Amino acid sequence: MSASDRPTFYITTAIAYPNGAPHIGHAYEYISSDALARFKRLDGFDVFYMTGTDEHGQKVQQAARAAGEPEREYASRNSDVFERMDKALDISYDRFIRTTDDDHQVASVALWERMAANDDIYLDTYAGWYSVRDEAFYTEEETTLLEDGTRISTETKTPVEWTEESNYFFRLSKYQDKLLELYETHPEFIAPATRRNEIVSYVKAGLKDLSISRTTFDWGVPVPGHPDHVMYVWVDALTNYLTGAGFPHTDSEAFQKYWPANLHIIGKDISRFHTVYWPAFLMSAGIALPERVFVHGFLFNKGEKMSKSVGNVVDPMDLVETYGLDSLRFFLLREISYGQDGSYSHEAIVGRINTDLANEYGNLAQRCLKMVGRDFGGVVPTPGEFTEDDKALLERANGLLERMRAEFDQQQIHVGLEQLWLTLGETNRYFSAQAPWTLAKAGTPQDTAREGTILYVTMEVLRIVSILVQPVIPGSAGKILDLLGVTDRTFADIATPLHPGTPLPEPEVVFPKYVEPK
Ligand code: ME8
Repeated sequence: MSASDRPTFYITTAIAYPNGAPHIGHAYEYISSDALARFKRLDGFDVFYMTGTDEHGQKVQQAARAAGEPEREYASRNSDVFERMDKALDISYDRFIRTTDDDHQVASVALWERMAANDDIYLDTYAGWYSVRDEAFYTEEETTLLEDGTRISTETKTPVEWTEESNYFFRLSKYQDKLLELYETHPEFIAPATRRNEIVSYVKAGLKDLSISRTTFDWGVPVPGHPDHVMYVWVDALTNYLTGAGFPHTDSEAFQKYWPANLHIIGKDISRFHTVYWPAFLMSAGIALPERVFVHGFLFNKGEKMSKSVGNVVDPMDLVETYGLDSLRFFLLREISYGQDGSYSHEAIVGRINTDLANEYGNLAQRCLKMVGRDFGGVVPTPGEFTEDDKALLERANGLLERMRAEFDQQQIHVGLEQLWLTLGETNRYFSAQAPWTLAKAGTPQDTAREGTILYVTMEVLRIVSILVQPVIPGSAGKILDLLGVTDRTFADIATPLHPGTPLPEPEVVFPKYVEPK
């Protein structure tokens, strides 16, 4: 298939505020979306996967001031840290966007102008509560006055301040019915379903028009024709998804190919922005809506919320250093049900490394390949006739692609991985029951032939599982495929079995057990 015939898939992450270093919650979002992007690429899609940073707004401005640096330099320096972390985490992004990029200014202005042309923007006075930490407006009812006199957002517990200024407003209220119709006719637009239900109730309760410009600070995209206003940071931030697809050049190849986006991956604190404001902006501007917003949960350290004051904020790079990149990637995607909150702890990570990776996967490969080296001269053995047990196992392995596809299309990454490990479990039981080492000892030609068949079947399962697990642990799955002599590694290649006689490298341990340092 030539590149132009391939189906396209445009997937994005949220763009992080570079007001500090990335934390494990950010790493989780990138690793999970990376697995989804890699899966689609291996499955033959022309994927465009974008991540980046959200450099404007009061939150970043305040952080820059506190650091005594100009906003642009401060944001850029911290964005570099995010980009470096992405590289270290093997995040296969096609673009790392920064909202200070030139093409993004152009796209933001164009979106604004389209909404204005549709008569959805007007000037009025805003008086209400604003949380800089959330970069969000709250009504009085959404806030709580604490005993010490500070007022906070009831939901997010962040401090709010009274804001009164002349702002441009977006006619969000006009879109209430259209949004409800969207959720009704496209139930897949918001996932998981619990998130969808929350949003439906929120919109049903009534939408107020949204303030979309600020005059009291200037770190943002200037409003076209009114440079005394900068756009509300969320207007410019959400537009990044369009910028990535080449907007406002709607005739461009990129836009034609990749818009509308197939999947926005975001965390649960920003679902309202993505499933209420964002589709309303796009409806107003006459632009097609993204297909789906998948909301992942929050990550907690041993069940506790990470916070600088509690002192339990973990640098993702420290976890990579301690456990290894693929162990961390595997742990996060296998242990946590994608879409729900999850917790991590040293014990849980070590459990996954030693049981799932070292025992069930690595050790099986190691035992099997050692016997191939010793008894078959280090080449893929020629299988004899398959028994019922062999056939059942091979059939199961050959059915995995379809299962995985179904799960990954619903972003059920953990369920897909569970399927692979159930098959590995079955293969370990098969290997023990067939006991090829006893045949090696007996050593008659029939015994050796049967031993070769068992090893071949085991290698076939390892080949298929390793091809399918590449999106999650690309480096180590690649090493196992090297050891199996497999060079064709796309999902389409699953249908082509191992070729007997293929020479194999010397086996080596790919997943060592985690040993506590003395
Ligand atoms: O919200 N666990 O940026 P951000 C899991 N700039 N995910 C978490 C998390 C945690 N503990 N904490 C945060 C913003 N996240 C905006 C986005 S998009 C147009 C603009 C997730 O740096 C969070 O839910 O605060 C979001 O998806 C992402 O990290 C960036 O958060």
